[in-house]
Amino acid sequence: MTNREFLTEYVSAFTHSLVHLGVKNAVVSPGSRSTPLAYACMKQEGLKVYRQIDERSAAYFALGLAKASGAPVMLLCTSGTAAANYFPAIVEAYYARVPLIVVTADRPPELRDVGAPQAINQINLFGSHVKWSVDMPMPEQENRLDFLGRHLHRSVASAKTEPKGPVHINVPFREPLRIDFDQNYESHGEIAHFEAEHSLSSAAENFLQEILAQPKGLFVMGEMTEKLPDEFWKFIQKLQWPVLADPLSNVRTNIDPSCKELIIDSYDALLKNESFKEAMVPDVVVRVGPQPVSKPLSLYLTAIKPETYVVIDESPMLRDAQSVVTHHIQASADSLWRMPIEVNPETDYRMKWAKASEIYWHVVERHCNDEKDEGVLAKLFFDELEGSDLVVGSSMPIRDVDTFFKATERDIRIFANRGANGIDGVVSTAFGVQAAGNRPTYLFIGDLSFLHDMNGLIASKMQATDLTVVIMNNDGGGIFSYLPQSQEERHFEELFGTPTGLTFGDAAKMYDAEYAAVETKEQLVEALRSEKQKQVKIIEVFTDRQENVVVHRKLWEQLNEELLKQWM
Ligand SMILES: Cc1ncc(C[n+]2csc(CCOP(=O)(O)OP(=O)(O)O)c2C)c(N)n1
Repeated sequence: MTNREFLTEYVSAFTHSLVHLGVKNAVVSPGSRSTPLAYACMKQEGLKVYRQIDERSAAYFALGLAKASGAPVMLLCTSGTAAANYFPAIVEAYYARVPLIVVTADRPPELRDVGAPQAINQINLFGSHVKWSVDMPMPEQENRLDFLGRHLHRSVASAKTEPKGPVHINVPFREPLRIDFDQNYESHGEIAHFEAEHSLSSAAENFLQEILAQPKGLFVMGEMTEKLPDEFWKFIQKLQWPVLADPLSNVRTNIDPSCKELIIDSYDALLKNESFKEAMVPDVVVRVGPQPVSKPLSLYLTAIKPETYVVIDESPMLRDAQSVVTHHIQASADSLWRMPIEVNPETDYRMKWAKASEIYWHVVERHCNDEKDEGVLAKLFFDELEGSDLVVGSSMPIRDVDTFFKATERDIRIFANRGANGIDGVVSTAFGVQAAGNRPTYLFIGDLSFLHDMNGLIASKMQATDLTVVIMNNDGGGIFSYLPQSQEERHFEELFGTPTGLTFGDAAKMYDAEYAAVETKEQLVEALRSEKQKQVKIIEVFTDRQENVVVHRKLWEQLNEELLKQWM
């Protein structure tokens, strides 16, 4: 075989195996050392190739795509700092449990550690933030394709096994790097793979039967990226407990109408009220998914330390930062929905939650009529959504979703990067989510987070998309005004507020996006409803950091008053 023939065979076997193992999408960045695999990706049937120039954005794009599609996504880049730029998204994928197959091309062994250009130490580059890392054998005259296939099998199986996550495959190539596009590849047989499933053990099932029959129980739903099956809605209907639904749980949207009363979307606000907290102490708490976004909920559960606090999680890692969980059941959420349970009677406890929630939303409606701050504008925006995906930035946007996104039957999926809570890569994540869902997608983001990944907009020049970006421009980090640092005037603006004075009309022009500047509620609705003309629409909403804090506090005061009048 010529060099070109065995190189072609190697990379063809590589992409063929990945597709066989369920990888349908690849995100490729330009570079020389990755040439053979980049060509193989383009040639590979069943693999869709997305492109992004900036590797940091590429990795976040892949993260969004993998999260929203539920399937592992391949990343490919050249050697050197290109690979290092993948790191932030790999960290997020590791903690958020998103399967990524990270492939970095490398120099051959003789060009490592000898001062060759674009050569860095890529072995175990991502350290403890990947589930497995392997340095592949070189393509050679007598390719060990069986060996290659086994490593790829292990990579994808590791990425897909709970807790899901990223794996790293480093592939050295020696020049020349061109392959033969006309050379056919015949698979020599792939490994048949059956995935593991964590079902409930009978001991866990017996324990849960007893627990779930209690009348004063709280069911907490953290982030669930997959669509909930009908069994879930049937399960909570029988359970008759209040379901505290995190905005990322998929339980605040697409809700089954018969379960409306059970879904509590206002707990973040209600659990700021002392009398409410005192009156509503549960006997038992059961949680599925990670800890919700809500800090008041976290503080509440820490303070009351429930006698029985059960977490159902397939991973051996218990997500319990406050050390309050008492039971860890290692099983899939699906196995819980499938478990037969008795129908519980409607309880006073659940009705009280529902009543308080109703009061909360009345207060919010009144508040939104009277005010025009960031939260109110956010609520207006959420009410306009239908048949779309929503990607939410860290900082205040995710908190605004927690406070103002009312449970709805409308078809919306909500995503955010909560694995490591970064403000980076959010624009790219949104493009990735859009690519997976292939429907109108909205990004709700602060001005600093937008600036952080403005490069992500390059995606709109590389492939078809449909994204509307709503930027809350409060000229800096609005969240810091809610934190104790804001009590100290010295250096607050320099160190935390960090205003830039930048606005995004010119950036929109540069990326050929539509643009609307918004200052009022009417303008926002008009901008959202106007027919979209381009791949990307940017709606820049101007708000004031100080006003946002004052108006938010007013809302909590109004809620306290109404709870006192109508609920206690
Ligand atoms: C990569 C990264 N850098 C820094 C932070 C710390 N941080 C948290 S929120 C925030 C400010 C974000 O500002 P903006 O996106 O405008 O949103 P706002 O606070 O105004 O809602 C910063 C810098 C972070 N979470 N991630």
